[in-house]
Amino acid sequence: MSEAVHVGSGKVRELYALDDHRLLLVASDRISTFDVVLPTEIPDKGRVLTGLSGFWFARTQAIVPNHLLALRPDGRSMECRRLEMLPIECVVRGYLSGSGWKDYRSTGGVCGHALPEGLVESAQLPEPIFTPATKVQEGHDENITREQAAGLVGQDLFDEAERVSLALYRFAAEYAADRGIVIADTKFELGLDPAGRLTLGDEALTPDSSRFWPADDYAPGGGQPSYDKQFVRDFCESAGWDKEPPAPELPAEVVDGTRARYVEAFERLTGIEFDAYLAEPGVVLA
Ligand code: Q0Z
Repeated sequence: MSEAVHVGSGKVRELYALDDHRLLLVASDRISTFDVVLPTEIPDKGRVLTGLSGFWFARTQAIVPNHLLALRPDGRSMECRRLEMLPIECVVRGYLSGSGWKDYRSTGGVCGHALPEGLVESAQLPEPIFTPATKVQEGHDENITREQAAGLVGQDLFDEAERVSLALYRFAAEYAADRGIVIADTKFELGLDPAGRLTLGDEALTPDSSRFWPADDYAPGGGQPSYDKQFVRDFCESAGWDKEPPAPELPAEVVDGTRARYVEAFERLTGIEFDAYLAEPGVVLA
């Protein structure tokens, strides 16, 4: 990786340029909660997320092409085609949670979608909705209206991004539901390849880019436990942390339990043993 030039950092990921046309996306084992990166890592978290992205990229190629070129043997690094990213986050919501729930409570709709009255927190929506957001450097993405989003990318690209995002979400949500995981919502990053084709980039349909809930515990009418981060949140709450940095160190049992949840999500969704992925990351692409 000596030729790779570091070009960007996310809270838990790093981005390198390999050449003019290729990037390397590296998922670390860092974990964030309440918007703060914790001082303790979750071993293999980055490999789980990279493996899941690769799995979904391989299975959704017929819906939309994606930027994946190769998974590296380390299991956490993905070589990808450099895209010209759209200046919007393509969010799809199948359930009412987070900022969608907040918007619904204050306006009765979300991002210009009228919704039925009387929906409760975490309710499944009658249909999944596309709720684009603007990219904010540090901080929370802001929901925007369909008109604002269309103004940023043009009507034709907006329509195509909405169509593709809804199709990806429907495919993955149905797939995951059969395996005990509710994908409540998810965020896609779309871009244009050098030929101008709309292409799926970044990570996709991972627990960091989506809300995963355990289907067995689903109970609308309040917040739902996180499939992956609930032990971490519970520990941080019980430790009396005020959610201002620095966050507390995690005890070993919270690290182990959280790692087990990530591995469980990987194995349930892919049907592949995580050890087989560690031995040969390409197994998720077959
Ligand atoms: C992804 C990000 C990360 C920091 C840019 N295929 C692509 N082409 C062009 N740009 C990107 C991609 Cl994936 C791109 N990000 C998000 C990822 C660290 C920021 F690992 N930024």
